[in-house]
Amino acid sequence: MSNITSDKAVLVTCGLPYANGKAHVGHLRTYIPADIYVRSLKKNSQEVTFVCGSDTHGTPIVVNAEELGITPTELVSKYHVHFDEVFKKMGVIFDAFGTTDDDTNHRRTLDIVDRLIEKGYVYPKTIEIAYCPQCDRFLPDRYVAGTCPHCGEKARGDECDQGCGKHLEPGELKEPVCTICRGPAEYKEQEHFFFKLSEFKDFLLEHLENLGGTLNARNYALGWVKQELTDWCITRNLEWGVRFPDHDELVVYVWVDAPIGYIAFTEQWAEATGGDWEKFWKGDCPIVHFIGGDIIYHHCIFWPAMLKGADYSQPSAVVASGMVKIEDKTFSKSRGYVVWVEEDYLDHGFHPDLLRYYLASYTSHTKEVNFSWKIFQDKINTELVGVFGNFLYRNLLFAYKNFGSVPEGDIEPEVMEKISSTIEEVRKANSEYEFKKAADTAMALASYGNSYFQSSEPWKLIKEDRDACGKVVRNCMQIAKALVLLFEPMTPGSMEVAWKQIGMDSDVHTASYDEASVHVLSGTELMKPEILFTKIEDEKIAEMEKISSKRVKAAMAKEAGIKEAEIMEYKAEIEYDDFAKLDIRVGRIVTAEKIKKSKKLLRLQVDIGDDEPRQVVAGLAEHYKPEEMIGKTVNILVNLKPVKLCGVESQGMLLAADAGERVSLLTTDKDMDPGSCIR
Ligand code: B3M
Ligand code: ZN
Repeated sequence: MSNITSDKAVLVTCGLPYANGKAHVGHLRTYIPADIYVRSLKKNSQEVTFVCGSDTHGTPIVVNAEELGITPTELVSKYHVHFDEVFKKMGVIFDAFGTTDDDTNHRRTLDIVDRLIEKGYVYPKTIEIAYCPQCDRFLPDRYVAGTCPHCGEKARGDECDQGCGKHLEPGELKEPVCTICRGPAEYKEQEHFFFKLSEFKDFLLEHLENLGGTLNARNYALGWVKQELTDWCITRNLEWGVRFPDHDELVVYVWVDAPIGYIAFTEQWAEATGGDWEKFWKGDCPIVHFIGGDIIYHHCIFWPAMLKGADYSQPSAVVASGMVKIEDKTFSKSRGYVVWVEEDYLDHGFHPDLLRYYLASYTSHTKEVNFSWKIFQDKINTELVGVFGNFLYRNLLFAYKNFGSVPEGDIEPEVMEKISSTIEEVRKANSEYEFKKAADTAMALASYGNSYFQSSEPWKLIKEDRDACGKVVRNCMQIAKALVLLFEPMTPGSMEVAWKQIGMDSDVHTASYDEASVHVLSGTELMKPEILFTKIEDEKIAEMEKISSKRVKAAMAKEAGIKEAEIMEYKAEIEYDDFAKLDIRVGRIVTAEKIKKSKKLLRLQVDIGDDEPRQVVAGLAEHYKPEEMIGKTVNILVNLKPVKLCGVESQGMLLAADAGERVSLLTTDKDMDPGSCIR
């Protein structure tokens, strides 16, 4: 794992959020570590610029706007403001946060595309493009769904999002279906423009060998480059986007103009501050990209090749974060496994720093983070409150009450040694993108502080030997000062307050780690400390868990086609007589087969103790294979009026538990004879 140690300025970027939906914990899993990294560089007195912006083009935006019946501009303006606000609230502070629809980006994209054309890296080619005869339109990217040609999983037009993760070229997707009308699509010939990615193979092999960042990014990309590199179609049939030069019906593919946004936002920063954007993009000042693990392909293959082809500098490091799980379930907005930053977190009064700490310290950067409210509560209560918060508060309160200012006394060499070794370790960990290690190491210094305080027993010393007590307190103040500096990248808001509490009047955000070895000034006046981190109560967590499980249930109901109200509310009361009308019997399945023409229905013969078995049609084909049903003991409602389903008569109904995507047949606890009554 190579790291950036540079006396030059560093540019740090974050993957651009699509401006088509709200910010969630999945976003923060990348943005918060990036912000921590930036803050830690500043703590090394490193000059750093941090840019990001909204990704406003491509079919993710157009499809969404169309569904909502608004224009892409309306959609992206709304979410651009949202992301800008949420990031600020969460303490993620960019030096520029633009949009890819800004003029700066249109201009920069055209400059790069023109240059690629000029240098012969772009050529026209007639290809097959998915087209919907029903809707009478071409279907770029997310307008078409189908099967991945590489792994056979369901995929969308430009990406195998549910299987192997590979980028897909137009025309590659099998069994294309139009996502607007759900009808079958066909392939139609059209002229498009291609970028000669295949010519960059040798360049990329060398580039990737030297690329810094996390190994998951480099190795994943190397794997692809070694296998194959196909040219890349860079135009799309869309109205919305950056126009392709001299072709009014085409725009450039969103993955061309989105990363170019990184350059445009650096230009915007330069414009606003008098800075120099070219030192990064045309010079040799390092560029570090923080991205989600699902967009490594774009950042480690297309992007450096495009930059190289257009004579721009390439990234020095790509740092790819692991994915997010919610309560141990794969993150999924549609299935309700999501935590929205505003409505599920900030609006419930949680301090941004708690989530920042959780995300940084849960696991190493490239691994999967599980967000669970219980683990959140536990980590905050035992670590931030129980160890770090406890040390700060008890020491500051003791100092304030007994001395009112920082007392006199030598700082012990052992304490100084512990502080400087911790600082060195944290510095190293952050520079290697090991944010968990940095968090744990900083926390270990807080534990050390607690033991030092405890074993020195200042509450006894104050009665016997005031000078000796003062010395202990001063040493604790020195540890506290180091801790505040060490925690600032993770919990910046709280550390701003803590810095004042220990009597410092400088800006904690610009103070460097070197400050930790500067002795706290005796005589510095102290104020009455306030508690920085408070325990999260069980009731609060129960409330949050209820919100998430309600959301999951609603999503399941939606998927099962049940109205939310039905699953949430109980049905009206009935008399016993109403129930007694149901004739439910034990049955045993004798035969089972799929009904052709139907995806859902199975035809079953069920022994219910009569001479003849009953024929039942059950909507279980998506949950059970016919062969696994044979021999099963089931519960069957036998006096339901017969109906025909897909032309087959059904003379009863099997009972099953239905949770939308999971369905389970009801059976009996003991082995019962067919025909036994159920009541
Ligand atoms: N807008 C979001 C994603 O695919 C996409 C990132 C662009 S980064 C240049 O995660
Ligand atoms: Zn695939």
